[in-house]
Amino acid sequence: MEPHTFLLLTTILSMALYCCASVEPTSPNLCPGMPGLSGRDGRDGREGKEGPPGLNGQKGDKGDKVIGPPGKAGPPGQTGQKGDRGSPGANGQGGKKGERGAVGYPGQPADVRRIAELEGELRAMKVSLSKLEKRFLLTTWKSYGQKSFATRNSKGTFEGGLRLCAEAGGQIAMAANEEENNAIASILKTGEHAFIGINDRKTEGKFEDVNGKPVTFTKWKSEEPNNFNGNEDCTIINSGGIWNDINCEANFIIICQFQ
Ligand code: FUC
Ligand code: CA
Repeated sequence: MEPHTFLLLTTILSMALYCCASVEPTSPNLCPGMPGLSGRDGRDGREGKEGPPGLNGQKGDKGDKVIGPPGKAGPPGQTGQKGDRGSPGANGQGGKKGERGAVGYPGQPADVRRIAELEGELRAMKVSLSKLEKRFLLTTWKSYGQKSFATRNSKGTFEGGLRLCAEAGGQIAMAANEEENNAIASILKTGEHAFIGINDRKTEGKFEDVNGKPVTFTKWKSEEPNNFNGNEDCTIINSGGIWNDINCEANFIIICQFQ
């Protein structure tokens, strides 16, 4: 460096030092200040991108042998040979037709066919026995001609009566003539009422029995049937044998008939 250049630089430097060391620097823009306090921490950065997939796991142990669910049923087999003739029904008069013989299966030994036949008979016997058991619960009986009327003296709705009588192998009582009407009425104590199977549930004003036959015999009280409140499609009988149409949901004594 030239001696005069060196002199120039030292002069500029000493001027700068002088000016910045003063209490009020003459040229503040040229003078560096004291270092400030550290700034506050910045906000958290955004979540990074999802990393690449990990390495494949190791091969698992061999699974246990498990029996799966049954497959779909196959197509139905061929119709079996005609079964043996059913045994005849009990007793001539009033007896029912004999039951059909069990259906045979070609190629099946006779004892297998016999078991199928006996199973059919057992099923039919269970149905009969259940009806007899229900009939046994009916304690009061009155007969007229071929018809018998019976009750357990309990009340129910009309539908309940239909069910109870059917379960016992009969029908809800229906009077087809004066004598049957008297027989039904004679079961009741004074002031009691029972449903009979006469109703106009299908067509208002057209009374029929539960088998759908229009009634030919009636014993309506005067001014009945009046379909009171527009809601009386069933019929009750009192102990004097007189009828009134009534709401089918009301509860009255249930009397059944057997013939
Ligand atoms: C008469 C009967 C009705 C009902 C009512 C309370 O009107 O016809 O069925 O029993 O009384
Ligand atoms: Ca009425």
